[in-house]
Amino acid sequence: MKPSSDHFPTETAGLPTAQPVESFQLDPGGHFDLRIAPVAKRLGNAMVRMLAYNGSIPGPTLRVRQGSELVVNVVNDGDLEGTVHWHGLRLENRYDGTAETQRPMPVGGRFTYRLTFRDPGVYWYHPHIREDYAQEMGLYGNIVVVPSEPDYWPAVNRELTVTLDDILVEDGRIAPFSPSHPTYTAMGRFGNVLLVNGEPELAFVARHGEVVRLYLTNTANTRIFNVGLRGARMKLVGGDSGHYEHEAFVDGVLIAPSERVVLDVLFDQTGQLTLEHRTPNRSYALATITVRDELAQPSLASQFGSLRTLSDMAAERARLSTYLEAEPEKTLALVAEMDLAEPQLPPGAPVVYACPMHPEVSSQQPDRCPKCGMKLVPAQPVGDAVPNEHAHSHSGPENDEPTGEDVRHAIGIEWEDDMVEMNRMTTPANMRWKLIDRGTGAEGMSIDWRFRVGDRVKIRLVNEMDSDHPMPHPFHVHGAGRFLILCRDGVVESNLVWKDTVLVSTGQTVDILLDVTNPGLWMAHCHIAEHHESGMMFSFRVDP
Ligand SMILES: [Cu+2]
Repeated sequence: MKPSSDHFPTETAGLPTAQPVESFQLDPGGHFDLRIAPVAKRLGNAMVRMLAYNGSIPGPTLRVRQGSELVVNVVNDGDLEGTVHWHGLRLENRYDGTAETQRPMPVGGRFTYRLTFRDPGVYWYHPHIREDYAQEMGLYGNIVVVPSEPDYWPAVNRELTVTLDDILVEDGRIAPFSPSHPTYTAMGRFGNVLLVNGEPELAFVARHGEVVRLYLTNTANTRIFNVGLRGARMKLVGGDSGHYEHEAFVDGVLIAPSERVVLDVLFDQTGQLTLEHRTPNRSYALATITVRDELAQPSLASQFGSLRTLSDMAAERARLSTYLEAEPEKTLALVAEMDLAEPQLPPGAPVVYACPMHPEVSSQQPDRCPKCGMKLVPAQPVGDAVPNEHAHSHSGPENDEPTGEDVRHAIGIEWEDDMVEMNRMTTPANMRWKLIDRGTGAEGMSIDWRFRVGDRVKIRLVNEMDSDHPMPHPFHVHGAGRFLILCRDGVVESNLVWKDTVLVSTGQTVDILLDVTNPGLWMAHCHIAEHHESGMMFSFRVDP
């Protein structure tokens, strides 16, 4: 059911207020009820209408045992037809929660999912139809799968799930969405308010010497988080699906949309600390942590100091050499096409080229923007007021085209949307994100890959610079299996972990090894919601 008006509902009167997130310990073979419905939620000074699972944002945290099953009965009382995708779970195809594997639940409809939890770690659930709207509105929640092996993870005093998100609030309202198509298609919708566990400000208390496990999940449409914490020690222990090959002390972790990171934190100093999101230009406070002068029991500080290598992942590394040497079986290009308005110029007039996303960047040559890598387009005749203080000049013909290496160094992550108005105008009609099979030339839904259960497939992901808008893409594969990152730009991955999403940086080539385990029709797509919704996806089949 599509809403008939030109906007989704925003009225908060009469809606229940969003409730605190609850955590549920679920027995094997149990049942759980999940209801999608609107809530009124306070974001700073604003009271806004959002969508929630069981009345809270994030939705309930489900704690289940590895190897167990759970039946989830979902009722959709939201704004549009929907599905629930169980992100990272290797389960039966018909419960994957896409419009390809089930009939979407209409508003007022329901669907029963049977979930299986093969792998320990942290997973999450979210919509798979108009994700750019429904997930942004608050539909996401975590699943923690408790390992069967008692020493799968290091010992901790406590565990916390933390979702990292952002939302765009303008004049006390959530910036409008179009019910008929996604907007902000170029860069994805960045928010201007960060939400940690659904809240603009989060605070928690820890004890001196306490070791706390943080299960971090990036639920943002497009923002990449770089998480750090001064005044405590952080140990990276896990990723998307389970533990790393080598536990490692870290200063910060990068988390792209839909990725998970498992961090153990030792609070070895008392006082007030800030969990931060750090960009090259500024830091954002994610949470305030007060470490009390009260000793944690049992004391795990000395155990925290040791770093383990995990034998199951070391065994995976031992099997990798043939795949590292082999040519990829499949090569997938990540490409953007943009319809760019080119102004009429007087005949013979010299032109200035400017970046459509960063108009302050201009050049006499059709170069690439050093900020985002986009091709500069003819802007206006020289002599008109083109702000050119950032213009880069070129002297010799050897400089006409920047080399891939130059561009790779010049452009990186888009930490912010510094062109909100331009980005807002982009839709699937004027901006097309594509996945192209470089072996056959097939694009998107015409890609016809077929694998068998038991296959190990080397796939090369190429984030092509020769694209109208090169930028990093978090590439996600549904539950056909899980994958290892073999290498990035030819550099062998030094620490293995099972993944379902990998960030492919601008201009980068990433080789992955997909371990195919589950039959069915499975999707793979960019997890920037607006990219996925405007064509950056395809499906592949796995035969039993
Ligand atoms: Cu993308």
